Amino acid sequence: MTQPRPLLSRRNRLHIAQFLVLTLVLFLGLPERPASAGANLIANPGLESLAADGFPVCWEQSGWGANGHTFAVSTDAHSGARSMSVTLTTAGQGDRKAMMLEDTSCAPNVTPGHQYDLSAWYKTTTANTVMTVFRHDVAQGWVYWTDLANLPVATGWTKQTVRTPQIPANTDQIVWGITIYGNGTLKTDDYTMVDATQTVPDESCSAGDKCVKGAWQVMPFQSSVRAVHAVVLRNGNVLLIAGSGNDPAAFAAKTFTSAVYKPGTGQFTAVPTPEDLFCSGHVQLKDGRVLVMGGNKDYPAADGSHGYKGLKNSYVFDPANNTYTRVNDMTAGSWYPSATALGNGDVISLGGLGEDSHGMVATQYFDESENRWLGIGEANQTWNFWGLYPSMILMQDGRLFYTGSHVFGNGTPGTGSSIYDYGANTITPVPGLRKKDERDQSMSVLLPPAQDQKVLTMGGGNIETNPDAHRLTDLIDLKQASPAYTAGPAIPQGTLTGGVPQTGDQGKMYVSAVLLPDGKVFETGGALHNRADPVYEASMYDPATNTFTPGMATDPVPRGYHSSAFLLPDGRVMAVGDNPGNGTFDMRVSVYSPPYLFKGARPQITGMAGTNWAYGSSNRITVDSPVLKAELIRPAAVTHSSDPNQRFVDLPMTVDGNAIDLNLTSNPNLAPPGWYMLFVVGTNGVPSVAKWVKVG
Ligand SMILES: [Cu+2]
Repeated sequence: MTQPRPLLSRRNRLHIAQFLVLTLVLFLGLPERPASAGANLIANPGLESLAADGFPVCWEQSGWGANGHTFAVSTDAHSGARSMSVTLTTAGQGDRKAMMLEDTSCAPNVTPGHQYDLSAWYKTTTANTVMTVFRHDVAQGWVYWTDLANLPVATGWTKQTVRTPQIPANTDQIVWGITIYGNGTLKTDDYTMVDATQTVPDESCSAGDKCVKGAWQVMPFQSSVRAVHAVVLRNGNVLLIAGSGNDPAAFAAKTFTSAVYKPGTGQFTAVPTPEDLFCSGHVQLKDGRVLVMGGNKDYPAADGSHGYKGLKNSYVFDPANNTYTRVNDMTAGSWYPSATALGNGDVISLGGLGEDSHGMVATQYFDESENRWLGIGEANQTWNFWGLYPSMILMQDGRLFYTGSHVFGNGTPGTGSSIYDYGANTITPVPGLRKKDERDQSMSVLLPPAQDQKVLTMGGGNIETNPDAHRLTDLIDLKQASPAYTAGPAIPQGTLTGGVPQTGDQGKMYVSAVLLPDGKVFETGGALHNRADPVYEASMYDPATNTFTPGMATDPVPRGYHSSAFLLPDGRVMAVGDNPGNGTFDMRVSVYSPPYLFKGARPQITGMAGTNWAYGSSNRITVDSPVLKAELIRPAAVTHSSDPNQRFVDLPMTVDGNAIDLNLTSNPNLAPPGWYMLFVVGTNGVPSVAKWVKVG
């Protein structure tokens, strides 16, 4: 594991004056270089100039944690007389790395928006290595940026090249190096860094408003079932689950429904549904089957003797034959349970109401390899009540972040947000979430890319106190040692029924937020009050700038309670459902084409070496045109503004013309095993249609 990594690297610094003199000498001795593409931006790239401490000028011995290690200058060089060597003898905690010095004279200058090809020659006896980049933020100083690729074991000198993502705004320099975190010896030499920025094709958009706002279409057909739950399957179809669909008459008649929708044909196929899976939890397992848990055992009694009751049943839905197969029961009934896939492929489910209509306090753990729910005593227990559909997001260190986003009424006591460590059996409060008791049917997303570990929680209301839903967003950086929410930008305002503009602090609950392949977040739908007053508003959030662009095209169909929106593999967004207080259900299907679909040619993935990708591996694809970036997006499994598994995993690229190697993270917590949609994005910002890839 390479994480967690403290934000401030601990460096043994050379004396400033000492290396300034040395670098001055170095540069004066070189002919003037043109600042054109292809120039190597690294100072002392061949490691031949040594500082007074005997280590190469502009390089330092860095790392953290308790481990046995040695740094050395070796005469076993790729070229010249010297290389750097780092040996880890007792790995366990932390890492070691020979890094470029974080100094204005040594750190390469960069331009925001540009991309750079970083390369080094190396030998390593361990594959527990990773190219790591820090960036100099003009406001924050030096901060960890990202990891780019693992280096396979190599006994002879081998070259590794990786292209950076676009340099973030407010960045003027970067430093990078190769980290070793397993026992072994890593030698490196002959570093290069060249500007690899590609020109953006001049493709003017002739689609008018759609170039900026995108466009919605309401399909000429309706959903065959009440689409309360939506799960995108590994074959590109969409499983829509109604169960009784919030219709007590259907429950009494035991009329439980689901359907598989094929976006390519508009066809719905009915799926025999064994129980009332209304209010269930759901998540894709690593083989692409869908684990469905809990649901509705009963509606509230007419005489008030009981409320909704949670079902214990659990099923696995197989996209290969569109059937549900029962697995063992959960340990407790679960009405509105969460479901989060872990890095090992197992699933944790929390919260909801039990068979007795009271809060369900067990941690329910599905062991993927055994295909069963563990018994109550087999799983760690905190006996904490997490609320209904608590949004539990897997962090890169394996803990779960409870975002505070939930369903029905107030948030949990205290700060309303926390970090749950299943292994240590601890819950640590997280401060800073505003209006924690008005986050009912807000929506939280792990922002693109997952490597940045930032979560945005948007809007919300409270169906019991029923204030105007608000427009607050709160942002958190989970890489911090003690993460805390900070205020984000307000959700833009739209109009209410009759075209009445929202005023004051009016915002929305029943929010939908969809990660798009261009790295932005499409925010759509919602309503102002409990099952009433739909809000017609859609915006585009950009994680890179932490801003909403208002005024995206709005779904003509109201999308309040029991509505969802999600990404299709073709890059469009599908929206379903609305269940207002009068008990009706909107069966219309809408599809949104984002602005990028009106901006010119789409890049195509024309070849793939394979679809089974191992952690830390490099995977060759071919494309038909230049590509800005590539990523994996986990398919949706969404209901009630809750899809805690939604994530966008950046794939650093090694580029050789139209052949591109995509470097998958070695950390399963960043990309839990399963089927993902692979997108590439062209230099014009237009994404490809997805190919399907199985991770892990
Ligand atoms: Cu509901």
